[in-house]
Amino acid sequence: MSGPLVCGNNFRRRVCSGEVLVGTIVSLNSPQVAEILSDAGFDWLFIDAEHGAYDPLAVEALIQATGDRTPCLVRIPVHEEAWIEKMLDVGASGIIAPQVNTVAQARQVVNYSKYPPQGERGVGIARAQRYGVQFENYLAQANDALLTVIQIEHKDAVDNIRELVTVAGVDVLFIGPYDLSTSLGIPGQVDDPAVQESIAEVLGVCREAGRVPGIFGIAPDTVSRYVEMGFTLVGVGVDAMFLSQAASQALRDVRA
Ligand code: 3PY
Ligand code: MG
Repeated sequence: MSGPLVCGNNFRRRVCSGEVLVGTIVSLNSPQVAEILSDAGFDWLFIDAEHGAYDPLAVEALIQATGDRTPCLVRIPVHEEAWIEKMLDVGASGIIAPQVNTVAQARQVVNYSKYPPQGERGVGIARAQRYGVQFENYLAQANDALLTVIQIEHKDAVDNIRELVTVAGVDVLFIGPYDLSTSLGIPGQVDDPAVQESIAEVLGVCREAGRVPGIFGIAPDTVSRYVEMGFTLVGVGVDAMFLSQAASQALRDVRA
Protein backbone atom coordinates (compact mmCIF):
# COMPACT_ATOMS: atom_id res chain seq x y z
CA MET A 1 0.00 0.00 0.00
CA SER A 2 1.47 3.36 -0.97
CA GLY A 3 1.69 6.39 1.30
CA PRO A 4 3.27 6.58 4.72
CA LEU A 5 1.23 5.85 7.80
CA VAL A 6 0.25 8.93 9.72
CA CYS A 7 2.01 7.61 12.78
CA GLY A 8 5.04 6.41 10.87
CA ASN A 9 6.96 9.65 10.80
CA ASN A 10 9.34 8.93 13.65
CA PHE A 11 8.21 12.03 15.51
CA ARG A 12 8.08 10.18 18.81
CA ARG A 13 11.66 9.01 18.35
CA ARG A 14 12.81 12.58 17.65
CA VAL A 15 10.99 13.86 20.73
CA CYS A 16 12.29 11.09 22.96
CA SER A 17 15.87 11.59 21.73
CA GLY A 18 15.76 15.10 23.18
CA GLU A 19 15.81 17.01 19.88
CA VAL A 20 14.57 20.57 20.26
CA LEU A 21 11.25 20.69 18.41
CA VAL A 22 9.30 23.92 18.10
CA GLY A 23 5.54 23.95 17.73
CA THR A 24 2.74 26.46 18.04
CA ILE A 25 -0.82 26.39 19.33
CA VAL A 26 -3.63 26.02 16.81
CA SER A 27 -6.79 27.44 18.36
CA LEU A 28 -8.74 28.61 15.30
CA ASN A 29 -11.09 26.29 13.50
CA SER A 30 -9.49 26.92 10.12
CA PRO A 31 -7.77 24.26 8.01
CA GLN A 32 -6.18 27.12 6.07
CA VAL A 33 -4.52 28.44 9.21
CA ALA A 34 -3.22 24.96 10.07
CA GLU A 35 -1.88 24.66 6.53
CA ILE A 36 -0.14 28.05 6.77
CA LEU A 37 1.50 27.08 10.07
CA SER A 38 2.58 23.75 8.63
CA ASP A 39 4.06 25.53 5.59
CA ALA A 40 5.82 27.99 7.93
CA GLY A 41 7.95 25.05 9.01
CA PHE A 42 6.97 24.40 12.61
CA ASP A 43 8.21 20.99 13.77
CA TRP A 44 4.80 20.18 15.23
CA LEU A 45 1.39 21.69 15.82
CA PHE A 46 -0.36 21.80 19.19
CA ILE A 47 -4.05 21.52 18.31
CA ASP A 48 -5.95 22.80 21.31
CA ALA A 49 -9.21 20.93 21.70
CA GLU A 50 -9.24 21.88 25.40
CA HIS A 51 -9.84 25.59 24.85
CA GLY A 52 -10.44 25.71 21.08
CA ALA A 53 -13.99 25.29 19.80
CA TYR A 54 -13.35 21.96 18.10
CA ASP A 55 -15.31 18.81 17.65
CA PRO A 56 -13.52 15.66 16.42
CA LEU A 57 -14.36 16.35 12.76
CA ALA A 58 -12.83 19.82 13.02
CA VAL A 59 -9.62 18.33 14.42
CA GLU A 60 -9.58 15.77 11.61
CA ALA A 61 -9.85 18.58 9.03
CA LEU A 62 -6.94 20.46 10.64
CA ILE A 63 -4.72 17.38 10.52
CA GLN A 64 -5.76 16.72 6.91
CA ALA A 65 -4.85 20.32 6.05
CA THR A 66 -1.26 19.73 7.12
CA GLY A 67 -1.13 16.91 4.59
CA ASP A 68 0.45 14.81 7.34
CA ARG A 69 3.68 16.75 6.79
CA THR A 70 3.64 18.24 10.27
CA PRO A 71 3.00 16.05 13.29
CA CYS A 72 -0.05 17.23 15.23
CA LEU A 73 -0.44 16.66 18.95
CA VAL A 74 -3.99 17.21 20.12
CA ARG A 75 -4.75 18.55 23.57
CA ILE A 76 -7.86 16.74 24.76
CA PRO A 77 -10.48 18.58 26.83
CA VAL A 78 -10.95 15.76 29.35
CA HIS A 79 -9.05 12.58 30.22
CA GLU A 80 -11.72 10.40 28.69
CA GLU A 81 -11.32 7.25 26.67
CA ALA A 82 -13.58 8.53 23.89
CA TRP A 83 -11.61 11.75 23.36
CA ILE A 84 -8.25 10.01 23.47
CA GLU A 85 -9.16 7.31 20.99
CA LYS A 86 -11.02 9.67 18.65
CA MET A 87 -8.07 12.06 18.47
CA LEU A 88 -5.62 9.24 17.77
CA ASP A 89 -8.06 7.73 15.27
CA VAL A 90 -8.39 10.94 13.24
CA GLY A 91 -4.61 10.93 12.82
CA ALA A 92 -3.01 12.78 15.71
CA SER A 93 0.65 11.94 16.29
CA GLY A 94 -0.15 11.89 19.99
CA ILE A 95 -2.23 13.46 22.68
CA ILE A 96 -1.57 16.12 25.28
CA ALA A 97 -3.55 15.60 28.49
CA PRO A 98 -4.07 18.82 30.47
CA GLN A 99 -4.00 19.07 34.26
CA VAL A 100 -2.49 15.70 35.12
CA ASN A 101 -1.80 16.01 38.81
CA THR A 102 -1.61 12.44 40.08
CA VAL A 103 -0.05 9.14 39.13
CA ALA A 104 -3.52 7.60 38.82
CA GLN A 105 -4.53 10.24 36.25
CA ALA A 106 -1.29 9.76 34.31
CA ARG A 107 -1.76 5.98 34.24
CA GLN A 108 -5.32 6.36 33.01
CA VAL A 109 -4.23 8.61 30.14
CA VAL A 110 -1.52 6.12 29.11
CA ASN A 111 -4.00 3.25 29.41
CA TYR A 112 -6.44 4.82 26.95
CA SER A 113 -3.60 5.83 24.58
CA LYS A 114 -2.05 2.40 24.09
CA TYR A 115 -3.32 -0.79 22.53
CA PRO A 116 -2.90 -3.98 24.60
CA PRO A 117 -0.69 -5.17 26.15
CA GLN A 118 0.43 -1.67 27.28
CA GLY A 119 -3.11 -0.33 27.60
CA GLU A 120 -6.74 -0.66 26.64
CA ARG A 121 -7.15 1.64 23.63
CA GLY A 122 -10.18 0.58 21.65
CA VAL A 123 -9.99 -0.45 18.00
CA GLY A 124 -12.13 0.89 15.18
CA ILE A 125 -11.80 1.74 11.50
CA ALA A 126 -10.54 5.30 11.14
CA ARG A 127 -8.41 7.70 9.17
CA ALA A 128 -5.27 6.89 11.18
CA GLN A 129 -5.08 3.46 9.52
CA ARG A 130 -6.13 4.82 6.12
CA TYR A 131 -9.70 3.77 6.86
CA GLY A 132 -8.75 0.17 7.47
CA VAL A 133 -6.48 -0.29 4.47
CA GLN A 134 -3.39 -0.27 6.72
CA PHE A 135 -5.17 -1.62 9.76
CA GLU A 136 -2.67 -4.32 10.75
CA ASN A 137 0.34 -2.16 10.04
CA TYR A 138 -1.04 0.65 12.13
CA LEU A 139 -1.92 -1.57 15.06
CA ALA A 140 1.58 -3.03 14.99
CA GLN A 141 3.30 0.36 15.19
CA ALA A 142 0.91 2.70 16.98
CA ASN A 143 2.11 2.09 20.55
CA ASP A 144 5.66 2.77 19.51
CA ALA A 145 4.95 5.71 17.20
CA LEU A 146 2.41 7.83 19.07
CA LEU A 147 3.29 10.27 21.82
CA THR A 148 1.67 10.56 25.20
CA VAL A 149 2.21 13.96 26.77
CA ILE A 150 0.95 14.98 30.20
CA GLN A 151 0.74 18.56 31.32
CA ILE A 152 2.27 19.68 34.57
CA GLU A 153 0.30 22.82 35.23
CA HIS A 154 -0.94 22.72 38.79
CA LYS A 155 0.90 23.06 42.07
CA ASP A 156 -0.33 19.57 43.01
CA ALA A 157 1.44 18.18 39.93
CA VAL A 158 4.63 19.97 40.99
CA ASP A 159 4.26 18.46 44.46
CA ASN A 160 3.88 15.01 42.86
CA ILE A 161 6.52 15.45 40.16
CA ARG A 162 8.92 12.82 41.55
CA GLU A 163 6.19 10.18 41.19
CA LEU A 164 4.83 11.50 37.88
CA VAL A 165 8.21 11.09 36.13
CA THR A 166 8.13 7.37 36.95
CA VAL A 167 4.90 6.57 35.08
CA ALA A 168 5.62 4.17 32.21
CA GLY A 169 4.27 5.28 28.85
CA VAL A 170 4.43 9.01 29.55
CA ASP A 171 6.79 10.45 26.95
CA VAL A 172 6.82 14.15 27.81
CA LEU A 173 6.00 16.21 30.90
CA PHE A 174 4.85 19.50 29.42
CA ILE A 175 4.52 22.53 31.68
CA GLY A 176 1.60 24.90 31.25
CA PRO A 177 2.93 28.07 32.87
CA TYR A 178 -0.39 29.89 32.68
CA ASP A 179 -2.47 27.31 34.52
CA LEU A 180 0.42 26.77 36.90
CA SER A 181 0.37 30.49 37.75
CA THR A 182 -3.38 30.25 38.28
CA SER A 183 -3.03 27.34 40.70
CA LEU A 184 -0.53 29.44 42.64
CA GLY A 185 -3.08 32.23 42.95
CA ILE A 186 -1.31 34.62 40.54
CA PRO A 187 -3.08 34.04 37.22
CA GLY A 188 -1.06 35.03 34.17
CA GLN A 189 2.02 36.08 36.15
CA VAL A 190 4.23 33.47 34.56
CA ASP A 191 7.46 35.38 35.29
CA ASP A 192 6.74 35.54 39.01
CA PRO A 193 9.50 33.80 41.01
CA ALA A 194 6.98 31.32 42.45
CA VAL A 195 6.08 30.11 38.94
CA GLN A 196 9.67 30.16 37.71
CA GLU A 197 10.85 28.18 40.76
CA SER A 198 8.22 25.51 40.06
CA ILE A 199 9.28 25.41 36.40
CA ALA A 200 12.94 24.97 37.39
CA GLU A 201 12.01 22.25 39.88
CA VAL A 202 10.03 20.26 37.29
CA LEU A 203 12.84 20.63 34.77
CA GLY A 204 15.42 19.43 37.31
CA VAL A 205 13.39 16.34 38.23
CA CYS A 206 12.74 15.49 34.55
CA ARG A 207 16.43 15.72 33.77
CA GLU A 208 17.43 13.57 36.75
CA ALA A 209 14.87 10.98 35.69
CA GLY A 210 15.86 11.16 32.01
CA ARG A 211 12.39 12.33 30.96
CA VAL A 212 11.63 14.81 28.18
CA PRO A 213 10.59 18.23 29.48
CA GLY A 214 8.28 20.47 27.46
CA ILE A 215 6.84 23.93 27.94
CA PHE A 216 4.83 26.66 26.25
CA GLY A 217 5.47 30.38 26.07
CA ILE A 218 3.88 33.24 24.20
CA ALA A 219 6.95 35.33 23.39
CA PRO A 220 9.82 33.94 21.30
CA ASP A 221 12.36 35.35 23.82
CA THR A 222 10.69 33.47 26.64
CA VAL A 223 10.73 30.22 24.71
CA SER A 224 14.38 30.70 23.67
CA ARG A 225 15.20 31.06 27.35
CA TYR A 226 13.32 27.84 28.12
CA VAL A 227 15.31 26.04 25.41
CA GLU A 228 18.55 27.37 26.92
CA MET A 229 17.41 26.02 30.29
CA GLY A 230 16.98 22.55 28.75
CA PHE A 231 13.37 22.21 27.59
CA THR A 232 13.18 20.38 24.26
CA LEU A 233 9.53 20.02 23.19
CA VAL A 234 8.45 23.64 23.11
CA GLY A 235 5.46 25.61 21.91
CA VAL A 236 5.62 29.27 20.98
CA GLY A 237 2.63 31.53 20.46
CA VAL A 238 -0.95 30.98 19.41
CA ASP A 239 -2.36 31.31 15.89
CA ALA A 240 -4.98 33.92 16.88
CA MET A 241 -2.35 36.06 18.60
CA PHE A 242 0.00 35.94 15.59
CA LEU A 243 -2.87 37.24 13.47
CA SER A 244 -4.02 39.94 15.85
CA GLN A 245 -0.49 41.16 16.65
CA ALA A 246 0.60 41.34 12.99
CA ALA A 247 -2.66 43.02 11.96
CA SER A 248 -2.48 45.61 14.75
CA GLN A 249 1.17 46.31 13.99
CA ALA A 250 0.51 46.79 10.26
CA LEU A 251 -2.31 49.20 11.02
CA ARG A 252 -0.21 51.13 13.54
CA ASP A 253 2.70 51.34 11.08
CA VAL A 254 0.52 52.73 8.27
CA ARG A 255 -1.27 55.17 10.55
CA ALA A 256 2.06 56.40 11.93
C1 3PY B 1 -0.78 26.78 30.10
O1 3PY B 1 0.11 27.63 30.14
O2 3PY B 1 -1.60 26.61 31.00
C2 3PY B 1 -0.86 25.87 28.99
O3 3PY B 1 -1.60 24.93 29.03
C3 3PY B 1 -0.01 26.13 27.79
O4 3PY B 1 0.28 24.99 27.12
MG1 MG C 1 -3.00 24.99 30.51
